[in-house]
Amino acid sequence: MNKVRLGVVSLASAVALVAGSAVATMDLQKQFGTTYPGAPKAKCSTCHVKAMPKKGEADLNAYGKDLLATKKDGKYDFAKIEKLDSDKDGVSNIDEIKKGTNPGDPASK
Ligand SMILES: [Ca+2]
Repeated sequence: MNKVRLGVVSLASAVALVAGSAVATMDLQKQFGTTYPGAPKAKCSTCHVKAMPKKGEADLNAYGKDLLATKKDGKYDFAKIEKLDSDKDGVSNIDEIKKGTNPGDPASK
């Protein structure tokens, strides 16, 4: 009985973890929108390598990694990395965000 219950709890935790990370991403997209109300909306590919990442494909691009590094007490500090050029294409993150190009993709500037 205990083993079954432990298995169910583990499964529930795993589901919560996966759902939690997807929710965090959507939450971040919302935060991006409130931080940059005049800028084009963030896409999955703003922070992730894949345009539509599925489970296990959520690798972060250079901008996503820089943004993750600002995480403190569960919050992200967008302003902290605005002046950086995460993808090293010669255009600052904030300029790319305003233009709607991808701050994490050197092919987009
Ligand atoms: Ca750039």
